[in-house]
Amino acid sequence: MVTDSEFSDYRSGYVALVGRPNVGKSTLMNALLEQKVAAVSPRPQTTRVRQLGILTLDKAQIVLMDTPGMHLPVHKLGEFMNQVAEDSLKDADVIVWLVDGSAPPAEEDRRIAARIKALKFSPHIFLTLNKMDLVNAELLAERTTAFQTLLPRAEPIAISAVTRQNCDVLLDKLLALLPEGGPFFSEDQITDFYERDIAAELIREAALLHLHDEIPHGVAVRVDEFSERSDTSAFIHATIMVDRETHKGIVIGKGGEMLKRIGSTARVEIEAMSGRKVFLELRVKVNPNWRNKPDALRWLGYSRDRD
Ligand SMILES: Nc1nc2c(ncn2[C@@H]2O[C@H](COP(=O)(O)OP(=O)(O)O)[C@@H](O)[C@H]2O)c(=O)[nH]1
Ligand SMILES: [Mg+2]
Repeated sequence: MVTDSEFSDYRSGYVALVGRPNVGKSTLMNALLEQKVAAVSPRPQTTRVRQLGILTLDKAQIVLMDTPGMHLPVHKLGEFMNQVAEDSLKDADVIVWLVDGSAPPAEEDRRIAARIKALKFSPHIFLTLNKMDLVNAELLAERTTAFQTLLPRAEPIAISAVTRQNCDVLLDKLLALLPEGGPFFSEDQITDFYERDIAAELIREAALLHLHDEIPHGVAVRVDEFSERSDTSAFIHATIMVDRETHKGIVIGKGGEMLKRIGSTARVEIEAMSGRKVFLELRVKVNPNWRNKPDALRWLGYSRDRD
């Protein structure tokens, strides 16, 4: 039974990871969890829905909210993604505003700073300059000043989500700011995504990795069947959706070569995530302009009532 005294010196809370696309939000979440739960790719707008990463320590539970990058939307999907990020800001006990410290502030950074400023509540905000591994100290100091002018009350910290430099320092600071209270989730839960959701994200991540420029944003993945064959193996049947007939041919490739490559990269990642042998079957389906179709968005789980 849970008693008050059991959690008397326990801290727990929600931390929103927000920022423009591609600054490293999902990489940071995976780094803090020391486990890969979120899709990461060199392409912007990889993350489409909010995903929780739950880190349970001895005397604290920190619930990270990985969000889609805020950007200028051109589709209903984009509008949904921005809304998801906004909602997360409102739920946060602490905000980690992530920026790319290896580049000067962009228009999207300015807009996000303005959104954070406009919040009715004002939680602690970290101006987190990521990718410090790519710049020298002098340039980093310059960048810090440039970003600070956008949101002066944010506390600056430089990190690298890839090399994990300073990630522990950030984590300690986050822990110190969490409100007192018991855990929200059981200690063995690390994300609110089911294995099949993560599998779909890993397949999409593999597709983004192998496909060339214009196609990735029009790609979505749905797992149609995820059946456990035994404790040590699973069968996955998934559909890759594209929004143009010509893209279908590209995703399949000559003699099915591209689809095979996507499948084998995804399979390795899913096996590492789930700890079992995976049989993966992929098919490709065309649904023109799906990013503007509410039905298709719901079918894919891009809907605010998905919880
Ligand atoms: N050099 C470097 N690259 C990073 C760092 N963090 C993330 N990246 C890369 O930036 C790209 C975007 O990362 P991702 O986590 O998907 O960004 P998100 O869109 O903000 O979630 C990926 O190619 C990452 O490997 C970092 O600290 N240093
Ligand atoms: Mg992401």
